[in-house]
Amino acid sequence: MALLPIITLPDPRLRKVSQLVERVDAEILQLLDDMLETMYEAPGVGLAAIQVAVARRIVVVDIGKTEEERSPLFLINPEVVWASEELSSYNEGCLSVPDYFDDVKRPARVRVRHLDRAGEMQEFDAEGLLATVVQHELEHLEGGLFIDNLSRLKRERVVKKFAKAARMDEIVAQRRAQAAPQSEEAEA
Ligand code: GNR
Ligand code: NI
Repeated sequence: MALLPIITLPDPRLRKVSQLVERVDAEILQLLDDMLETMYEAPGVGLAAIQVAVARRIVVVDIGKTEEERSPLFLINPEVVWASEELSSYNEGCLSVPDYFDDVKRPARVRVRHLDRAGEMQEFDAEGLLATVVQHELEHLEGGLFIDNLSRLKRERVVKKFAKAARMDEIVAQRRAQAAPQSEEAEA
């Protein structure tokens, strides 16, 4: 098991469309385990592979509130095969858009089809927080983010704030490198 680094805005890899998994092999099972550990540690209730910079259609979800209530879902190639007309609103957050929360309306209930760890096709119905999280994760697989559902004004405000923070981090990193060069090459 290993903790994987979670990528955040404005990392352009978050906009990639993830590729179908053709075979559930040992590498995929290892990735699922590492993603679950990474999600619990974050902590979060869902994680898509693209958030750890792997563009494969793989998701882990666990909406259990305590360690005793843990019941992880491992979703490979997940799809929504039915969605209710009724919508429900949820105050969403995202590990790749840290410290920003806003309300998003999505279908209140969905039926999800996916492959399990044995490579078998499964289906389940979801409502409430689970329905929201699964749809939030499927959006990641298309290169989407929950902020894409907000007004353009709100979305652009969030994107600009993260772009500016990244520029500031870059300046600080450059100053540090200048003040304390790691090697002769770094200085040159
Ligand atoms: O941890 C998470 N919480 C959350 C809350 C409301 C709606 C969606 C989510 S998913 C998020 C983790 C994450 O970023 N998954 O992609
Ligand atoms: Ni997310």
